[in-house]
Amino acid sequence: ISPKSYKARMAVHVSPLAQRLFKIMLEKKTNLCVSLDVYTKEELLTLADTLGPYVCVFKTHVDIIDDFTYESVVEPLVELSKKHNFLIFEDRKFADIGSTVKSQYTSGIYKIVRWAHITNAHALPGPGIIDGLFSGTKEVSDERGLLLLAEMSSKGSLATGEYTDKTVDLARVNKEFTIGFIAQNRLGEPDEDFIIMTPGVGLDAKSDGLGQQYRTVDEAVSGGSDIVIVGRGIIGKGRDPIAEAKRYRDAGWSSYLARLK
Ligand code: UP6
Repeated sequence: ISPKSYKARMAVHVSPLAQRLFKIMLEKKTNLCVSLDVYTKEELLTLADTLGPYVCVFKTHVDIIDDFTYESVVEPLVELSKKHNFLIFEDRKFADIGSTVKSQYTSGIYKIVRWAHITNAHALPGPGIIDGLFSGTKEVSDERGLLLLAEMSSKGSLATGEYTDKTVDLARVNKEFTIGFIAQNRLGEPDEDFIIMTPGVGLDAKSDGLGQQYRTVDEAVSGGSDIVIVGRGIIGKGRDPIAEAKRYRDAGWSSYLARLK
């Protein structure tokens, strides 16, 4: 478990984007990432504006938005990221050969590299997936970061043991770009500073009937997670998103402070 504070890590991290992320977390006192899994731009932008003050990162799945256009979704979302000082993480889960993921990252209607500060990829194809995505970042001047999926929250996930270990090895090759992992546990050696972002976090439900498994905020953070990712626990049907965002933010920050002791 990383004993160091976000502040100490901010000072020495090799990735400028990771430094910026730690800075946001410290300024806003939040290690919460809200997963905005919604079907309309109206819902996406309204939630991004109302919950913006409580998060360090918003995670998106832009390919589920029914009325997506670049101008009406991406441009206002980027404006909101400046207004509320958060990063945008497109949860694309790339999984193809380097050349194809480069095209998927830079082209089509989403042009993810242009606006998503962070994206993620499966390690399954091997090192070429990182090289392909990294070469895509050359098309923009802003800093970009990649998370590798080293473990998953879903029941029966195959990303365990040796697969997870080899994923960590792949991340070591280009640490300026590969800033960390989607994972359930702290990964890497204690002196290596990977950012661990953890989905499958919920304070009320234990599962969703489709394989998702939830752990509490404290289980995740005390186990070494740096940022908890919460979707339906905050924006699910019948919930009060602002009240829930405050609840998860407070839980995440107090577990982080407890971890430092
Ligand atoms: N996600 C997981 N588990 C993983 C990786 N990613 O749940 O191992 C993503 C899902 C979803 C979000 O794609 O967008 O995190 C979790 O949402 P939830 O909190 O509503 O379950």
